[in-house]
Amino acid sequence: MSNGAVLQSLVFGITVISGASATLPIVANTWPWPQATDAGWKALISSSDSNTAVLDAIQAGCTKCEEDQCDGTVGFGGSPDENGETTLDALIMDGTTLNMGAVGALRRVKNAIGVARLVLDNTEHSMLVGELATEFAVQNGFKEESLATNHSTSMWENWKSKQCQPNYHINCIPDPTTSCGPYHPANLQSNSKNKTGNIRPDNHDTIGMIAIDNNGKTAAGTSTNGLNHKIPGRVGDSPIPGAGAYTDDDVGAAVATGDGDVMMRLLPTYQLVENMRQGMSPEDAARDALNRILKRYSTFEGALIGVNIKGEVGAACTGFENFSFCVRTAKSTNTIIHSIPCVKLDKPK
Ligand code: SD4
Repeated sequence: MSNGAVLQSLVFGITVISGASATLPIVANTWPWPQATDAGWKALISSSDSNTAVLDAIQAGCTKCEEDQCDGTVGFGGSPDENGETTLDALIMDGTTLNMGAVGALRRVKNAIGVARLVLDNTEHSMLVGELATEFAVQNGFKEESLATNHSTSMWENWKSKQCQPNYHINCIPDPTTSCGPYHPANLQSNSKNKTGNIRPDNHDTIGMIAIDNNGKTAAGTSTNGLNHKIPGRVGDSPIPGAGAYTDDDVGAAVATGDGDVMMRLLPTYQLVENMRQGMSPEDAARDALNRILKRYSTFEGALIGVNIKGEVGAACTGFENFSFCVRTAKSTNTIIHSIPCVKLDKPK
């Protein structure tokens, strides 16, 4: 923890900040990364353009994480894929227009959220991916460089030396639970598609950030290097609107962290925002969105944060012990780090 951030443990489990303490403007983000919150906050309150202040906040906060790697788990030098390469996913979404910019499997460019912002501001598209997203970034002045570090290379070598365990292959030969590839399809039905243990408090690869200004303008975004040892080419939930993040000025915003291969099937941040639209508090909305996932994937690991346009915050998590996240408002001179236990959610009906 840094920057004099305050750790606030909550005994209520899911509920985080009640309506009584709701306030705008606000910046909130996944995991205990107050340096990112502070960067977002600074951009929000100092932006010269009120039309873009919330977007500037998301970009500044996520960029901070991409630069200093937020505990070594976001951005370059983390989560090497099966070839040892780090690739990045990012999203920035404007709650006023519902416009968005995103990149998936971005190669050799560190500032993924910056490229996503470029997609938002300077194209009519929503998402660019892979090598051609890199080409777009470089044409627009982004530096092309290796995202590998000694740390990511040794993580990858260690994984190789353990027969490429764990990995994300199923129904193939050689047996992916004991051998490295290359693999070929085989109808073995032997491996589960519901692996757990990938997302842990010490292995969280995603910043999801929400910003709302005094006028109720909202933005949300994400930046991630995805899952460790992912199959090259894999894109997670983080750049997908409604999965990694979603926002709508009429209601509020939501961000997610967790197993993206599952989340992109159930769109939990869209669900959370829609739940708030129906009148649920952010915490009930988060809880309901997670329960919908658990109904289909009982071993799911992940967490959600929702903030409504009054500035009320709620979060819910499942699959690991605790989930920490950051909130900054004008009510405090510091970012507050909240930590909630991941209580067992409602039994699926
Ligand atoms: C992904 N959702 O790529 C990301 C991973 C993550 O904490 O959130 N890790 O699936």
